[in-house]
Amino acid sequence: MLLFAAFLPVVSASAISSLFGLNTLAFLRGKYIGTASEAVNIQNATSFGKAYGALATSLEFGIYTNENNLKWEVTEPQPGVFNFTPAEKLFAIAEKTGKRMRGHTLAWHSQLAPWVEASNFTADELKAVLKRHILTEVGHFRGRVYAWDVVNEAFNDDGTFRESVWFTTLGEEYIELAFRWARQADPHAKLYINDFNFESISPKTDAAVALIKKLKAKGVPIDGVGAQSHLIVGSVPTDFKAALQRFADLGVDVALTELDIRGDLPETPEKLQQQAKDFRTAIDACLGVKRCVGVTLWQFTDALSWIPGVFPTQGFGTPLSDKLQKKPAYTAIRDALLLGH
Ligand code: 9MR
Repeated sequence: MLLFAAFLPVVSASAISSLFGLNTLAFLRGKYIGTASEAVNIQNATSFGKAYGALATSLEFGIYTNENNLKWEVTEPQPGVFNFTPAEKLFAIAEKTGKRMRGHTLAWHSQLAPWVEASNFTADELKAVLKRHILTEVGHFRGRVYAWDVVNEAFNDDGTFRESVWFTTLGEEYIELAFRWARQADPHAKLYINDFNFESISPKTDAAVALIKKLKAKGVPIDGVGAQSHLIVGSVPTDFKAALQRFADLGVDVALTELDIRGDLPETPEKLQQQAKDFRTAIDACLGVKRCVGVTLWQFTDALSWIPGVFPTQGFGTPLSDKLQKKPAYTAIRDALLLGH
């Protein structure tokens, strides 16, 4: 749809986007653009921190996700001892700057407080632990979260369930329970299942589709599917849109919840061009699916991306350089929003 084509001869695309920001362009398409971040990134007195903070709070983004501060190891480090102070700081910035929040995440195997696995809980005990965690965390933020990633990374790539402490102790039922408790604690938040490699048709997404059908048939309150979208330059799935549409056809929203597209170092102009095409493919996939509500970047600058820490031979996965310069990927996102699909 050439929504803005009429303006382009008189106002350049870059002028439009620097004036209005990516999220405003997305809003005009019925979507959002968000970012993962934390208050410590945004309220940082260095010159980089100030420039980062200005961008993070600008119209580029309409929704935040706490990158780490709503994870179990932070929010319930000891049994029944809750700490929402670090997460609250990002909520405060969001509320001051008119942004929404996604909540990440409740039932996950990683960044779990060590006591959860070390205690060798019985099924009944572990159920009580999960229930208290979800009711307390979701209840604390009741009314302030647009969507929660209730269950994160539940599947292996072959479509079997991941052998997390939740699955091995409680079986598949933990998923249904987590969604029901989340709904009880905040009836208005959208409740998502979230995972990586949800961006193509595969044994993993076949299994997710089957699970969602089953959950919906049982009346379990599941509202959305998050495709994390940690992708690789040159390898973005060609059936990305089809995979999103297949989820949407189940009667749920979909979202790209953690988009970044990493490449093998060194960064070259050719790789950045390919990355731009790949970002455009990702944004177009969301634009092409009516029930895709929006896209969250997993940080927006290479300076704060998780990628080099985990993949030392890869990097440059975000749309802004480590000096906050707009890369071709930024332009590609903008063009997709202005002209795409
Ligand atoms: O970006 C997060 C990084 O700072 C943490 O060290 C890491 C620990 O697992 O988690 C990263 O975020 C992950 C997200 O919570 C779930 N999907 C994968 C993300 C990248 O690892």
